[in-house]
Amino acid sequence: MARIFSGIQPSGELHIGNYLGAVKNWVALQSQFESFFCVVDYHAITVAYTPEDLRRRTREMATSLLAAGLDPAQCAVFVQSRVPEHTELQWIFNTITPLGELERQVQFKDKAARQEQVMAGLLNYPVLQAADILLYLADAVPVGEDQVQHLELSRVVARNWNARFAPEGAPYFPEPQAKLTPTRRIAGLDGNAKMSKSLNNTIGLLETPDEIWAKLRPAVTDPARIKKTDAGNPDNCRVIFQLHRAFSSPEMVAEVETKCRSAAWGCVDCKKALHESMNAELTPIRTRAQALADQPSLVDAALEAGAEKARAVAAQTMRHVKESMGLA
Ligand code: AQP
Repeated sequence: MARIFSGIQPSGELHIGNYLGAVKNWVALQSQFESFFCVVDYHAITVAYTPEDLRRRTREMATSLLAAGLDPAQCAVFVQSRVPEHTELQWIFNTITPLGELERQVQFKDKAARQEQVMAGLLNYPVLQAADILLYLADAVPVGEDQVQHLELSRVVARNWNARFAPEGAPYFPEPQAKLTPTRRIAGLDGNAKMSKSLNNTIGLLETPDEIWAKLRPAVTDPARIKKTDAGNPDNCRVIFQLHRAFSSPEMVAEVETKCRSAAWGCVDCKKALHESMNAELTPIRTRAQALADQPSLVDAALEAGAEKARAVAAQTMRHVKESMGLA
């Protein structure tokens, strides 16, 4: 069975961009692949944080992933720092990764621009990501579009290591491919940047219907549609129509499209219909999250079982890597 790996930072709550771009796909793929899904807490310490917050968010992220539908009987769900081989392999990969490859990563440039002092960990973040993926010899990585450049780097790292340390014609590390969803990039509520925890433009997966409505109501729509009687163009409605496509039935999407173009519906009508579709999908997830919060031992057991499964594969990979490199 082919393997997949993917990770998510516990840098804030799980939002619908993470869910639609990645996590929903993880849930769909877990029965088709040998799957490893990781809460990447080492990645989350590359920017300012407090230890209490990190501990709480790591746990909340794991709870949200299980509530979203990851099933510990089908996949490994675990916390990165519980499997020490991630950072061990990262050091090794640091020694074969050209600095220039890291300096040109768009996410590094964006995040570095928002910080006063940039730490080396932020620059080396994609090397740890390469280690996360390659440790499990994963063939594919279900991610959102923003991660495609980082995945390219993982392929460079795999190629560099194979060229140095694997016999010719028998590469050890596969070159992992991105697995994108149709909703590969969800826009933030302002319609400009991508929806992102650090930009504060998100809708949390576990927010209540009232909280979600309070965010949908002022969200940007087709800017050319000023009066309710103006015909709208759904293609220019970067937030609401995109979310309809992700959450509503094909019939509802068609209805929204027709009624927007004919001005039979105003933007508030479209938003109300979207709110209903979102509630239908998100209410069961919220209910499961509450049940898991009431029974923390279920989350502990899932994470421990996931880490054990991950450690077994990680130890095997590290043994091979160290033997091949003269380190064992
Ligand atoms: N807006 C998005 N649309 C589609 N997919 C997205 N992802 C994130 N934002 C969107 C995907 O979610 C997975 C986990 O992301 P992450 O938390 O590890 O890192 P990120 O991409 O940096 O997410 P954020 O919200 O933007 O976090 P911060 O602000 O902390 O950097 C990934 O597969 C990602 O593609």
